Amino acid sequence: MFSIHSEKFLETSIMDIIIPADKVAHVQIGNNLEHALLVLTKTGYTAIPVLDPFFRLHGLISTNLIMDSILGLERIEFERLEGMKVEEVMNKDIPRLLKTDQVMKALKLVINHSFVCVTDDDGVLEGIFTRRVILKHLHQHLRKMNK
Ligand code: 2BA
Repeated sequence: MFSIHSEKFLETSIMDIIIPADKVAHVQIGNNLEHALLVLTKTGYTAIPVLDPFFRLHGLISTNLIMDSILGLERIEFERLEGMKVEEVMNKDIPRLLKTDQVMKALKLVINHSFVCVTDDDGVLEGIFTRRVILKHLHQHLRKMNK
């Protein structure tokens, strides 16, 4: 085990290490599943946020949820993709962070979630907090401490 002697790491503002909303791939409420699958496939991400026209967060859509929703008894019914909307299958029960939350809270959430959306008080997406950014930040911090 190691201990982090400096308070600096825990004092980091989550806003300093999130991926900002304008760099986050997303789909909009009203988009069909065909479009969502296209965005997921093109970006390479397994899950992305679902937003409304005001950039408010409504849920997450993933390749897995989409495939599961078109799974027939004997085959995957791809022809249903066009007629189904993301809001019919997205996961609404998701963890969220507020931009004022502590990095410890964010760290705990990414144990079980590969990323967590950060919103303002009105639910507008500010960015996402990913496992990669927190590990990168921790790595930089430990390297500095060992110099
Ligand atoms: P996943 O898509 O399952 O990706 C798992 C990890 O694989 C990512 O971890 C990253 O290290 C790598 N990865 C996947 N696709 C990548 C790509 N197109 N470019 C670079 N690296 C890629 P994290 O970076 O910690 O991301 C965790 C999760 O956050 C991702 O899970 C994805 O669901 C979401 N995510 C990350 N960046 C995103 C972005 N710009 N827009 C939308 N969602 C994003």
